[in-house]
Amino acid sequence: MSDKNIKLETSAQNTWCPGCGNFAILAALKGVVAEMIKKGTPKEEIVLVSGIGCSSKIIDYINLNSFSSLHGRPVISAQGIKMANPKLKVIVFIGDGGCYNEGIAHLIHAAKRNTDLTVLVHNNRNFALTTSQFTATSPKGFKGKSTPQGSIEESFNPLSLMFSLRASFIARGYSMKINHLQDLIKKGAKHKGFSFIEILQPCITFFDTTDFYNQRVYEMKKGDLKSDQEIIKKIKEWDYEDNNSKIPLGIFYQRKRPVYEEELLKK
Ligand SMILES: Cc1ncc(C[n+]2csc(CCOP(=O)(O)OP(=O)(O)O)c2C)c(N)n1
Ligand code: SF4
Repeated sequence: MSDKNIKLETSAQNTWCPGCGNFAILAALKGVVAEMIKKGTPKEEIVLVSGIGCSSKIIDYINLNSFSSLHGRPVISAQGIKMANPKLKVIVFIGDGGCYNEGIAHLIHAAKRNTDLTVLVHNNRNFALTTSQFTATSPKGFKGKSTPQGSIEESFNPLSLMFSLRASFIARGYSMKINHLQDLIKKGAKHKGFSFIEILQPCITFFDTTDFYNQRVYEMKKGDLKSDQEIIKKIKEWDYEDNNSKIPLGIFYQRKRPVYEEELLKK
């Protein structure tokens, strides 16, 4: 099948702000999906799951089977879908608020279980759809609607959390590096087991981090990280409150582990 025959557009009106990082994530996703379909994955076996948020609108803009869950609940909803029909390729889209605030318990357990999901976190470091409140990854001092004088909480490093749970694929991309991001999504979707891809996604309207990231991000060399110590050091190179360090992008960790649904079916 040629790319021309793969119709992924929908008629939904796009309501993202012009310049939003979500456009690049959508473009990267379309590239990955078109290639998957071209290489033989039946279109109807790809399922997208989202929640509520600017990020979650992505499922309206791509013509695939999808499920829209409650805010913070896409990871657990996706697990249910995957357990009911393990042959489906299930991809989750979630904002940092939904993922690291409301839904963090689901993220932890899905990573620990190694459910075969690909989770894309659109991390714009604020609750954007509700016009900007601080989230668990907003920097300390973040001024939003709920913290007009600046947030007093420090943010945390989600990749450290994922590594402590031995999430079987851990990566970080950046929406302004679209080819690199597309490659990460492709590899994450191919990975059998839980793949976690954090995407640095500037929110042009409420928290424009574009210059901040442009000055700091760099792509890691492939296969650079061997030992746990090297991986931890690289994950902690940028610890979210640190404005002085560089920000590595790429795959930090990948390994094979028994997949939850398969183990369950053996019982
Ligand atoms: C349990 C629950 N809490 C709060 C809300 C209100 N709410 C809807 S969207 C949203 C913000 C979404 O932020 P995020 O998940 O970071 O995604 P973004 O819009 O930034 O992509 C909030 C707080 C809700 N719908 N449900
Ligand atoms: S509010 Fe921010 S995240 Fe939402 S569409 Fe606008 S720029 Fe994008």
